[in-house]
Amino acid sequence: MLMLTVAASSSLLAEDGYELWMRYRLLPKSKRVAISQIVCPNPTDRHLKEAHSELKTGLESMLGYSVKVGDKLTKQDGLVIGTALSNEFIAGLNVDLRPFNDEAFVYLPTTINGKRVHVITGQDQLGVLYGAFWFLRQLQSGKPLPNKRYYSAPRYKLRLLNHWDNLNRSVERGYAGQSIWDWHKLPDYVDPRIIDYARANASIGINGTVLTNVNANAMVLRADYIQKTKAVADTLRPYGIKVYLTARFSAPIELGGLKTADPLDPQVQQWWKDKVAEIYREIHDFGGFVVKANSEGQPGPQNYGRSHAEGANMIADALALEGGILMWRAFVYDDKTPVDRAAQAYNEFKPLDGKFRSNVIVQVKNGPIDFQPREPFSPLFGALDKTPALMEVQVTKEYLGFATHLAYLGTMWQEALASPTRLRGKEKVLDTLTGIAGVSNIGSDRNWCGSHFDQANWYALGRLAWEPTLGATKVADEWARLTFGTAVAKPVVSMMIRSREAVVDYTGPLGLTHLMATGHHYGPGPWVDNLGRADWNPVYFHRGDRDGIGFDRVGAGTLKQYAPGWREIWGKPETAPENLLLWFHHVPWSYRLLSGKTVWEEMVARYTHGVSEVATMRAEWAKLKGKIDASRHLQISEFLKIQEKEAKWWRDASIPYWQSLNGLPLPKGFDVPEHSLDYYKSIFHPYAPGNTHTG
Ligand code: BDP
Repeated sequence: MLMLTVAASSSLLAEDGYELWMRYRLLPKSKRVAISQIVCPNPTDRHLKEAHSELKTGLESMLGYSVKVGDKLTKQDGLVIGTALSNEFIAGLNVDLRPFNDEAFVYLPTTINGKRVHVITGQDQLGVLYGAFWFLRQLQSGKPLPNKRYYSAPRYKLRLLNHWDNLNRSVERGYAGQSIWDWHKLPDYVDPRIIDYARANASIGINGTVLTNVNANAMVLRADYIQKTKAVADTLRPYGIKVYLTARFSAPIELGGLKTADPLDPQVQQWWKDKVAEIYREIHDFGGFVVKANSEGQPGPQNYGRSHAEGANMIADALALEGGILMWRAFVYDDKTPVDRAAQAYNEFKPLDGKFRSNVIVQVKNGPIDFQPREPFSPLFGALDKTPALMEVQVTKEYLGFATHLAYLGTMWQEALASPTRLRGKEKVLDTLTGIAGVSNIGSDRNWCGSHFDQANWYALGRLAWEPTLGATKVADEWARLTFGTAVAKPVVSMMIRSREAVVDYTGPLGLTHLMATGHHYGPGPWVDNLGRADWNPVYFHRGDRDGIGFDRVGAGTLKQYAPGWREIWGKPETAPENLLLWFHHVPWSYRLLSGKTVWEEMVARYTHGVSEVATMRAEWAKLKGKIDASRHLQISEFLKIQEKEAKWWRDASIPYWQSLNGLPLPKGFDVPEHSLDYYKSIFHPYAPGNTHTG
């Protein structure tokens, strides 16, 4: 469990980030509420046990005195928690919970004999646990408690983490150490850290976790691994978190010894039914599977001439018998298909709409290509009328600077979630979803995420999956208050809000995309043109040459996948927003933008601005010295220094590369890149982290 420091003014003691946003520091006197007892008549019930123990620890730490747990309101300044069924006092209040779903919570302040009594309730005990975390968050962040009834209900049923963790504990695209699942020691030893992981997730409303990599290893379905998964599931269950696994489509061959994995083969179908039944015998509330099929070398139904729907339905039928769901990824593309890579997911899945079983959910990345720093939303959102969709975002920052760069992703996800599916239409992308899944950035590092600021992205995933209209700024403000204290929240939020745009500027302005180095994806590689597949090469994406730059997605037909309205706006360079210009259009280098600058001049200006934004963030952070504990302050300062160096690397490598194509001089007033293009091309990082498809 977390080590709680109860000492006064402990905020400046060295902190290592382990406590995440649940630091529960002593509150200033003016913010302390009077609570001398927690009333919880069934303190051993699942969820209520976790709720009251979190409240007790959190309140004692924040209020500075001990708080009793009892089953009756004796002194009248208490906090009463539970459901109407489990708590007489709450039953007597007759709170009408019918309008809320079973994960919702209600906070009800009442006054008895002139003293305030706080009530946290819900239809289900899980709602009470969510309410407990909300209550603690409210106090911790220095916000007043509401004076009247307040309730909150999650917008989506599925609020998930997707770990890309391998069975050998390496983490694909992981920058925070090893996997937190210690498969080798499981099931006999479960690291207590998993309980803190569960607390952290429950505190932000995450209710499911996929333990393994989408590039799946069939072995996780072997009987002994099911026991290991069961041990994790048992540990997470009290916090309302279900466990899911990735299923390798060819598992019937690899594990079952069958000759085929053809979804229409009765033996294959039976194998999946038996396997699923075996899992549910051990884990009665197992969530289901995620499948990456026929993508980047993964096996799938198309190996047997079957469609994604035929493949998905076969596994979904097995899961349906037990109440499980199947999340089938839409991240598919093939360089043998002579179509823009960005168009392929839609082409593949739109015709299958209506052909999936009801327990299949199509999992769609937020953008049509691949988690790039900026893309438009995927045209599949709003296009699947009969199939539920899950938005997949990448919390780990594969394309936004790994663990060292400050890039708050709340703004990026908000941009996708809040996009109207039809221009000026009422429906937004967020209205078309059943849930949100985030590719985890969690690992064995003491601070969980590899950097303190990356914790904010985990936090934002949970908060936006609970309430996608909350707003990235509000989420950042909550997180900053909880993590660094209310006094510094304002400047911290201001850095966070600008951070993602800075990364866009120094890696690929004006809608450029997919320009990173090969394999590990660390650093710039816009010149790369020699990979085995055309649609992996940066030159495929930017299409730069002597005359111009950008991908003509009008000519390619991709734009047609979007609703009318968007087609018109995005269809012409003059009306396309400049931040997506080169995503949709190929324009001459001399094309003039609103600023009066040419595309080339604007690109140089933006690369340069990206670097200077990081310098500004560094300066702003430096001013917070002494206001944040020295240990976290120092690490962040050093990471920002790395970020500035690497932002400059991106700028200084990209500019001479573009010049090698366009032959244009550097616009006046801009610094000449530090080294030659050849120098940047020769940079070689064989051991950059996160690059693993094995295990
Ligand atoms: C890409 C990653 C790769 C993943 C793939 C996916 O580079 O490691 O396997 O996404 O989402 O961005 O399947």
